[in-house]
Order: sequence, then C-alpha cells, then structure tokens
Amino acid sequence: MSKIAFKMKLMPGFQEEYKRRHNALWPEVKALLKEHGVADYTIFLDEETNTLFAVQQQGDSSSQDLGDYPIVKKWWAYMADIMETNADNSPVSTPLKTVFHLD
Ligand code: RM4
Repeated sequence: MSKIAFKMKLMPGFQEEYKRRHNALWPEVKALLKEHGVADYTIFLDEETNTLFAVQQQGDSSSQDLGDYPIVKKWWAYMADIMETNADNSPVSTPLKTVFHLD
C-alpha cells in the first residue's frame, strides 16, 4: 500500500454535478477499486483553477491504472462530458510528487 496523488481537470461550472455523480458512485466501480486495494481515496477541488486533486492509498494498482476494465471505461465515458479527457475518455491525470509527509 502506498499513498499517491494526481491531478485532473473539471470543466468550469460542473462542481455540483461532479459531486452528485460521485456521491452516487457505481457500486461496480467501488468494488473494483477495493478489489485492487485502493483505499482512503479523496478528491479535492481547487475552485480557482477547476483542478481536481486526488489522494489515495493504492494497492496493486491505482484507480488510474484500471482503464482496461469495461466498467472503468464506461465510468470514464460517463464522466467525459464534464472533465478534461484523453481521446479514450480517460481523465487527463498528472501524477503529483510527494514533497512532505507526516505520519
Ligand atoms: C474520477 C475519475 C477517476 C475515478 C473516480 C472514481 O472522476 O474518473 O478515474 O477513479 O472518479
């Protein structure tokens, strides 16, 4: 288990919709994340820049490594209308470096 962070981009004006969709995260996506050891997963929003900052404990993979699973492809396609995405609908995700950690 290691803690990782990455940033993504939300399209302006979709904060409430983003929260609404995640409050109703599909059980199959949740189950797959748990199956791969993803835990303590929080996504923050910088309202000034619409940047999403995700922090999570990863297990055998991070949430962003699960793109080969059909349910993740479906989830990413569902989210693509309100996020900055790559051609395959995966969210543009930029890994962030750890510069400080206090246990
Ligand atoms: C995010 C993004 C991530 C996914 C979470 C649940 O908006 O799609 O890849 O892990 O939702």
